[in-house]
Amino acid sequence: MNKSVMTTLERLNLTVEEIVADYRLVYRSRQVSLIGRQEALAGKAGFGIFGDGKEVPQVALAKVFHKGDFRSGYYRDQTLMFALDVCTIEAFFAQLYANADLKAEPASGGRQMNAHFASRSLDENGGWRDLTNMYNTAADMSCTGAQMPRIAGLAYASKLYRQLETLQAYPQFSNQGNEVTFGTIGNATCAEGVFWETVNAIGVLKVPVVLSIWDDGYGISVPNEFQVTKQDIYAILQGFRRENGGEAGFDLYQVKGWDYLALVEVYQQAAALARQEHVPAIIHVTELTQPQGHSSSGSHERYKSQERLAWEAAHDCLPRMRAWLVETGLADEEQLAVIEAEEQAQVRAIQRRAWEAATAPLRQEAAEAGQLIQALADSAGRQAQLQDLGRQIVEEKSPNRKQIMVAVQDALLATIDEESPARQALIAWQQEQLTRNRRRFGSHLYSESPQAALRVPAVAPVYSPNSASIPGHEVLNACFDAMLAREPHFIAFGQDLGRLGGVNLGFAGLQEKYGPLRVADTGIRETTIIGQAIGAAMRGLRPLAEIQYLDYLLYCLQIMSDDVASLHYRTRGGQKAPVIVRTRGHRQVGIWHAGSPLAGIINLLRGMHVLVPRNMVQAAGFYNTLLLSDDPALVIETLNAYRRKERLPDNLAEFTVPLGVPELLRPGDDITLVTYGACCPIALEAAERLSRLAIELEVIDVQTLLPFDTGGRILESLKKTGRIIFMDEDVPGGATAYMMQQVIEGQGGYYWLDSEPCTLTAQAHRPAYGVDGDYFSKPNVQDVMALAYELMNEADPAHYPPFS
Ligand SMILES: Cc1ncc(C[n+]2csc(CCOP(=O)(O)OP(=O)(O)O)c2C)c(N)n1
Repeated sequence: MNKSVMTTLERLNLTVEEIVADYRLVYRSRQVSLIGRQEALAGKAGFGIFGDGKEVPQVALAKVFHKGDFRSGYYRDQTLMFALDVCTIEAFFAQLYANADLKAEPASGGRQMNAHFASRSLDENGGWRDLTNMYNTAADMSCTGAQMPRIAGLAYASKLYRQLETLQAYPQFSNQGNEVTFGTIGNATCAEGVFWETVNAIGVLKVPVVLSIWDDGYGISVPNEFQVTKQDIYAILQGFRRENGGEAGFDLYQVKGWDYLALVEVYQQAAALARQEHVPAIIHVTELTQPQGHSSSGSHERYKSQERLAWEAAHDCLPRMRAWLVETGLADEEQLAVIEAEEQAQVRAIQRRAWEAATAPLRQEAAEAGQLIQALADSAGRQAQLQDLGRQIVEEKSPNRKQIMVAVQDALLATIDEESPARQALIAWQQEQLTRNRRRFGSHLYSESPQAALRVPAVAPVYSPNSASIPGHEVLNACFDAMLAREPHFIAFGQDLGRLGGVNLGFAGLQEKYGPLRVADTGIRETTIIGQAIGAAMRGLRPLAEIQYLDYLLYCLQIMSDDVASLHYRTRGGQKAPVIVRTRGHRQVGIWHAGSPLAGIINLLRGMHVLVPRNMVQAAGFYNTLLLSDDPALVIETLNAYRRKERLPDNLAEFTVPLGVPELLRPGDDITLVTYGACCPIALEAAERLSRLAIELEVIDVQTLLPFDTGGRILESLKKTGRIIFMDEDVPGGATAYMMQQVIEGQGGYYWLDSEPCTLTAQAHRPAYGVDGDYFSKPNVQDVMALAYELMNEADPAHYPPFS
């Protein structure tokens, strides 16, 4: 063996066996890509995306990945996942084939497309496993760059676990902050704003991240020239470089993706510094390739020149590593040929096993359905047609559940006018399958653990003659103080939250009391404020992330929707991020301080709870509930209620407000008015005035939009009044339409209506500035009165003659 190579191996503490084993893994992973693509192109998978051309850097990375560390990456990382056994090759193929058996496909239970990796942080009951004893991978998403924001939080957790004495009580999440978060991202995705925001946040937070940029020169068909300034991500990252071993900034490395020893060296250095001193690093891995093109969707010959394709073939990291092994004498041709033959046979065998495992249960279901249809054919008049249906489904080589359900429904439709035990048996089977499949593809949108928010017991607030009346912001201040005191893993951060205590002073004085790590300021970076919370929550902390105003939630709505809201669902209960997002909105002057885009929010955030408390005592009760639960939630406080005085419950730290339970604010017999948040006082004032006109409004505060009135309280009111108005500050057809659907369709309110159901909303435009702008943009007391009166006039014009 070459002498200089030997010295390098010694320096890097590498053995020849280890290197050969790495080659074996590189080769195995390539086989997976080759066979996987063939399978996709043969129609056995809807889509296939693979990590070919990126194998060698990943075996180098795997060497420094310890138990307790986290990966947050993207679909190219199969080799790393195989190396750590986070994903077995069988599980990889199971995901390719959309095998919905969680045992076979533990990342998502068949819910995610292939190469979307996830470790299981939770046990079957939704409780935390010991994360320090496993290789962790935050569940992948398809949206490029979405892996970035939470990297800040995953690494931030290491900082808190290292520096906060009180967190030593949670050893299953950290070994004194010695964990590194490994991020991976493609070169083209570095053009996304979220990349830069996250890199900046990591630099500011000074947290242990090693971020690898896999640079293959392209983003699908678009080359670097159109992606990043100077075509060179490394050049433009230079401003982030740490100067002379200083405190601030990143260590930056550039290394060729086929250069095994150089890669091992870089990863060793970067990971050691990150682990020991929490110095973040970015590793730009260049000269990577895509031997099979981007994905199974098309071939790269369409957009890469002959020269580029030839260059890629010459730089492909697999043959280059092989040639290097032979050149240096670390392995010989014969040995490598044996390894390669073994791996080819093995991967093929595993793939076949995975295909069999994915398809056998479906064939079984098809056989059951076929038999029941045959039995129906025997007993029914339309024998030939039914027999055909039954035969077709049984003979289908790789049936899917959709085909089976279509055949069953067709058989039932063909026998619609017949009644027979065989038909009943088929209906029963259909219903059973529907129930199973709804659960198979629909479970775990919310927590199903004993800590689910809907399971938190309600504890009523207690008042006594001594209960103080204090401004709303002081109620919250007392609530957050108590939360920080009783829960060491509760932390809070956001813009102006630390030193100032928040723009409305909910956290005033609490940084001084609990320190700058538990109550912290952040930069103006909504997406990574949420990312900071996601990552921290994934590692057992209980973050409250503040977004200063509801209108600015749009900046982070994407990551709340794609990551927070879908996490528990897309891992089928394997991961959770019980983040509390706190913000405030409604009713203030100005386009960007008074918006109320609730329909957008609730439609994008299925998987989170959305709470809209009308005052600060209700808000405090919700925060108490949420801290006891493991569901993520958004709490929207009302801006104009911070100064209003409220009575402080004597049991402030214990009382809870249950989710999905509306509150009756005022009884009335004539019209039910359903609303929430800052519209509550408007509705109540209108109700008082209407009472003088002999119209009694029953005012109901829904309190939470997700979940919505789980007990059907509103229907009870509608049964009494027969008339209903849904009111809020969203646009026409916004969240009022949602509330109407929930009550009129969902609760069966339609059958109790004596008048048409109405919505009262803000105007379609943004709310204009000033008292008058507000008055003519948002629903007001006079609007409520006019609409309620109109309803009564229509019902009983003699008693309620038109007044205008
Ligand atoms: C937000 C978003 N935009 C577009 C896409 C479609 N898309 C998927 S992969 C990809 C290219 C990504 O290129 P790069 O980051 O260089 O990674 P590579 O696939 O080359 O490893 C694009 C545009 C997406 N998934 N998400």
